Amino acid sequence: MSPPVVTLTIAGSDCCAGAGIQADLKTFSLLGLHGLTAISSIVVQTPFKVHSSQEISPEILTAQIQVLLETYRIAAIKTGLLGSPSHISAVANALTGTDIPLVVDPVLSASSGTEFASPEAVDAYMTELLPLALVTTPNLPEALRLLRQNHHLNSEGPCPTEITKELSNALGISVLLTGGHSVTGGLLTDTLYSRGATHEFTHPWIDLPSSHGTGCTHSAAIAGLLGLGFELEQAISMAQALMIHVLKTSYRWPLKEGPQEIYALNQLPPKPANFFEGTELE
Ligand code: PXL
Repeated sequence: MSPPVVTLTIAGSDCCAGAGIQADLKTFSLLGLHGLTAISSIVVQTPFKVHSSQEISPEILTAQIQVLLETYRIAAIKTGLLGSPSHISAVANALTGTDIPLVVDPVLSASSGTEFASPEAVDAYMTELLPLALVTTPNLPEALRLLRQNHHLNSEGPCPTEITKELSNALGISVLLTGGHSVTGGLLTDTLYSRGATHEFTHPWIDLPSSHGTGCTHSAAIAGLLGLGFELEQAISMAQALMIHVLKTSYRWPLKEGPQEIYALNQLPPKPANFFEGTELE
């Protein structure tokens, strides 16, 4: 067996393991990749609510990235939650000069509503980290915050093509605007602006009570597929197929107490390997 391709996620830890570093690692595993991690912060949360969080120092964040870059041949990198300008600068500094494909998921808030990023963090994204990326994957509120404007709101709502093009031109990188916030006729469209052209990726909207972890899983899948050598558009199409699988087969438990249910994306391998075949344990 040839050793797996190596990918790196730079992101926060989500203790309920649907989003963040945990989602990224599970997604890398689904794609048969060896995932490395540089942790930016520890988030105490459930899919319903962020309770608290603590940032790792920028020095330790940088040290994790540097030691991994010095040691491994990394095929692709993604970033997730980087809540402060000093984190964003630390990551930008550590990655400057590497030519590894970089996917930046500009995590500005949690799906449960908690804001993660200040206006200064938005500035640091725009001026320092995003220009280094191959592609960024904002949702609509994130793209509007990055552009610091909402004049794209016309009678039919925000215009994805204009927003994507404007952000792409401002940064000089490809932009994939994810469509979870604009669904029409049961269809969701992700809009890519890359090298002067718009591409749309449409699939049926799969309605779930919680979208916790979808952004992380999606951007990790794109990074992983770039690491495997696919071109950007192909990687995006394939990541969409992976998303449909994890959404359609998501599972739920009754909450430990109370009538609510708790949902999780299915980031498990399609079939668990039977390690015990032929052993006494079977
Ligand atoms: O889904 C955004 C996100 C990213 N990273 C971490 C998170 C969340 C949302 O909850 O906790 C660590």
